[in-house]
Amino acid sequence: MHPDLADSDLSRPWPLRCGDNDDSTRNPGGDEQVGIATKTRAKPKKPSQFKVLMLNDDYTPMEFVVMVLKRFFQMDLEQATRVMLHVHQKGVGVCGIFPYEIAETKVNQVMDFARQNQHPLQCTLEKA
Ligand code: TYC
Repeated sequence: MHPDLADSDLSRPWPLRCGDNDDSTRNPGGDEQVGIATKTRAKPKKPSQFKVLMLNDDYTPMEFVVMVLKRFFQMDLEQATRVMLHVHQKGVGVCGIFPYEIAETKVNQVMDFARQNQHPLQCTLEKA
């Protein structure tokens, strides 16, 4: 489940509608009554951000990591080299900070690309 929904009033399953109280046109002639939740959040939460982290390993070539950072994180050669060397030396580094869905997509793209090229490169998410 999306982490923003995990502890939320809005995480209930169907049926749930926001801000629509007009039931009169639905369920025509039907006798079963379906409750329609109409709770609207007074103060909308801004979507939480997630760090995409790259992990070091002993086998993935440095050039491949640089290629990944350029391709999926829009870094130039200099930035990508700096981040790759940071990960190589410290063990972990931040590739970028994104809303959950985007961060998750980036992790999957990196992991798929690494797998296709038979490199053990690992990438993960962490709440920012
Ligand atoms: N440590 C790897 C090597 O020496 C390079 C590397 C850097 C691998 C960053 C993964 O996320 C990584 N070839």
